[in-house]
Amino acid sequence: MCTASAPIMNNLENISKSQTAALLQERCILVDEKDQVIGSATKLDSHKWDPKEKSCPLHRAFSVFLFNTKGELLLQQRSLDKVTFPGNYTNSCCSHPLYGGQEMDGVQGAVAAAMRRVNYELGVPTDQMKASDFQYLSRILYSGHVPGSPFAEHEVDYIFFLQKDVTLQLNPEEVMSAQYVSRSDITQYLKKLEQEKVPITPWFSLIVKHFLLKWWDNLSCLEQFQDHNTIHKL
Ligand code: DMA
Ligand code: MN
Repeated sequence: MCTASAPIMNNLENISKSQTAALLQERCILVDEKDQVIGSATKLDSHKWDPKEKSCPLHRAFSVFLFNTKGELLLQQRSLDKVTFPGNYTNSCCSHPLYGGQEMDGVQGAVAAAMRRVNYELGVPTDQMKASDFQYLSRILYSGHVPGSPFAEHEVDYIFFLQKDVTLQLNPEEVMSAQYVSRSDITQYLKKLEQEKVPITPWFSLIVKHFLLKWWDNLSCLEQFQDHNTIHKL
């Protein structure tokens, strides 16, 4: 269990009328620890913290790391309207493949979901990306919760790298700000956020700790790290 540091949180009352509330009716894919589909639940139910279980239902997600051709990584600060981890710094784009259609189809389904959300959150035009631009790397299984929050994360997260110069038009309901950070600056950048007590999402912290720098140093030869057999339980 990874616990985020700062107590920024939303509750059920202040999300009831927003577009966020409508999005929360989308259905996530519930999976077992081997990432086999076992059912579906609304996004809201998929993220409700159960204090007895100390968890929420395990579901499928994806994380995109978008690099420009200079090799800089786009980081985003999540909007304060997000139900989980509002205001946290995180990787370029994250969300959930949806239950019931093409997004259920393993890696290809997660890529379809990633393209949908990179367009929706970051405003990258759909004609600036294609499925083969997304390099699948691996899956992690993790959970995260901020003490006191009614929401949590518990996911099998498909990780994708994407290197391309794209046009950004941030969706303020999703993203407060975004900036590219270079490989040489990233360690200091994250250290500064930590010192300033700016929260970083648990999944991004775990991916930074276990994989990011090694993969970033090999942006042009990532195939060697692609692994669809292991689900890294972090
Ligand atoms: C969920 O991200 C995905 C991960 C890897 C935590 P999110 O909270 O941004 O999802 P959504 O876009 O569905 O709100
Ligand atoms: Mn989730």
